[in-house]
Order: sequence, then C-alpha cells, then structure tokens
Amino acid sequence: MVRQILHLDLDAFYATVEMLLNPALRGKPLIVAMGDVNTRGVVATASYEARKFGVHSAMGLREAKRLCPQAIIVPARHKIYSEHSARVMNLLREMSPRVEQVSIDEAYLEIEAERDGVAAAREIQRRIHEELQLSCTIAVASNKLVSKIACNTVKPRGFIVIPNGDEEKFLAPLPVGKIPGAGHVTRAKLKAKWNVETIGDLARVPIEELRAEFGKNGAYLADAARGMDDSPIITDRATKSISQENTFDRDVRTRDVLEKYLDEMCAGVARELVAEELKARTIILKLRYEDFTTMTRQVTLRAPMADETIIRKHARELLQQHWDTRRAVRLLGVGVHNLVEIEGTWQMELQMGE
Ligand code: DCP
Ligand code: MG
Repeated sequence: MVRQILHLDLDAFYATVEMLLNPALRGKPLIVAMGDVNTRGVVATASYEARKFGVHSAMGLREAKRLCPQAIIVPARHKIYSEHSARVMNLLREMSPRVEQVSIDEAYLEIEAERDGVAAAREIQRRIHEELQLSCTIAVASNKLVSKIACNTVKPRGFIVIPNGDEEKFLAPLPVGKIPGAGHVTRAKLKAKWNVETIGDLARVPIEELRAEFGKNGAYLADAARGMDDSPIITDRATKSISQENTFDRDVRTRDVLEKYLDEMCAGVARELVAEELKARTIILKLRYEDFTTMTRQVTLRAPMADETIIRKHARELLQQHWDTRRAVRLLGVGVHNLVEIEGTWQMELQMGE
C-alpha cells in the first residue's frame, strides 16, 4: 500500500505571527527574542530578511545584532503563538483525521489513498495562507522520513512532491546530516570510516558494516539512506488517556465497596477504548485518602488491549497491593494510557483493496 504523507512546517513562525499582528513589520529583518530583548537574550527565530545576514534560531542576541544591526527585535509572546498554532492544527484536522503534531509549527498528515494527496496539500497551503494569513512549506511523499527531509529543502513558501519510487534518488545528493538523528558524532564516524558525505554515499555502505558500527541505529541509517520508513502517524487521540474516577459521599473503608466501584469504572474505561478504536498498554489506579493525600500506581502490559477483564484484574491487583487498609478512601479512579490506534476502517479497506 502506497501512503500519502504530508509534512508541513510554518515559515519563520513566530516572526510571521508578529508581522500578522503588526503589518508595519512586514518585509523587514525581524528577530523574535527569548528572555531579555537586550544583549543577554537568545534568538527564538528570525524573519527570512534577517536570516540573509546569518541570523538564526538559538543564536545569542549580541551576535545577531552585530550581524544585522538594523533588525527590529521583539520579545516572544508564546500564548499568542500557541493560539495561531492551534488554528493551523484544527484546519489540518478538517482535512484529515490522521494528523500528528510534532511541534508548535510542524505536523504530519496522512491522506487516504482514494483521495489526491497532492491536491489536498495544495488546498491546505492555500487555506493556511488565505484563512490564517500564515505561510508554510509542505512536502508530499510516501513516508514521514522523506516528507520531513524534503520539506526542509524548499523553505520558505515551498511545495514539493517526491513520487513513490523516487525516494532514494531524491535523497542521494543531500548531505547525510539531513537524516534526522545523524548528529555530528555519527557524521564524523561515517566520514572517517567510509568517507560518507551524502545520503547516496551512505546508501552504498553495506548494511552489515553499519550494523556492526552502530547497532540498531545502523539498520535505521541503512533504511533511511534508501528512503525507507514505515513509522505510522501517531495522532493526538493515541497520546491522550482515558480514565474514570469517583469521589465518595462518605469515605470508604471496605474492600467490597471499593471493588464494586472499581469494576464498574473498569467496564466504563473498556467501553470507551472500544468506542474510540484504541488499545492500551498501561493501567493506572488512583487513590485519594481522607486526608487528601493522593497516590497513583500503574502497571504496563506487554501488549496493548481493550479488554474489560484484563483491566479489572490489574486494577484489583493494584488496589490489593497499594491500598493502605488503615486509611479510608475518599476518591478512587482507574485509567489507561500508552494508547495505540486499532487500524481505522479506511485503512483496513485499503489493505483489502490492494
Ligand atoms: N523556536 C525557538 N527556539 C529554537 C527553534 C525554534 O524558540 N531554537 C521557535 C521559534 C520558531 C518556532 O519555534 O518560530 C518554529 O521553529 P522552526 O524550527 O520551524 O523555525 P521557524 O518556523 O521560525 O522557521 P522555518 O521557516 O525555518 O521553519
Ligand atoms: Mg517552522
């Protein structure tokens, strides 16, 4: 099954929001500063006009001012950026339910095979520009790794499509440091041992040799060099947790009563998991005593499940092990996290259609 994965990253995000709120800043070299706007602060981001002078994120303001004395410097306003980020993410979720937000201004999105992924990407870029007055770069590829790398090659206001089958050819001329995780230690070893500079050079190193040098990461590097990646989109639904809790009218001292409530809550949690098409690996018990001290204890299973009996068994065991029976219980709760999505219906249909 060929996937259609979009990687989207907003251009000079904080600076673009500042220009949106104050159009007089548009087209000017602008630095958004973290901490002190005077010399002790750091550059959070710079407009592309300021980047021409060598200013970049994480640079000290002193140096940034030396490189670009005419830059306008404004303090970062994180709350405002979060609001604009949320609008972007909501727009993406309108376009597909399979959205993975990776940072404040970056997300992956998967488009179902029966839709035109490139047309969807164009529409997203247009809507972000017209409805939210923000600028972004989007890459479309068959997996997350290639779409992420591709996106960075065409910034700002860029758009790029890597057709399925062209991944390795596209990556080959790029520096090996473009592979996420290939930091300076890895790069230095690759250079010293095999004279690797580009991703294409890396693809020519035998996999066994990479394995011997880097272990599991060696296999990752070999796959990455060939543009291979099958990591799934992790949606927000999968990162949340599901729980229920009960505050008692009167503090409870009897095990039977606690277990009765616990069983009921386990059933509720299992029902919600099933309804959301999720499975969980971790079961959590929460206890609050009469003096308001609260504790949570959890157990993590080998495999994800959505089974009421399993949840109940572990929740009861946690209660058995951790409830200090000398103390009355004011609140009891049970929850699950470490959630994974059961393959959605459209994905199953696609696999069967292949
Ligand atoms: N950010 C920060 N400190 C950093 C890097 C980034 O505070 N060291 C903030 C400011 C950026 C935002 O996160 O606007 C998004 O980070 P990006 O790396 O995506 O950078 P930009 O969006 O600013 O620019 P680009 O067009 O390169 O994506
Ligand atoms: Mg960005």
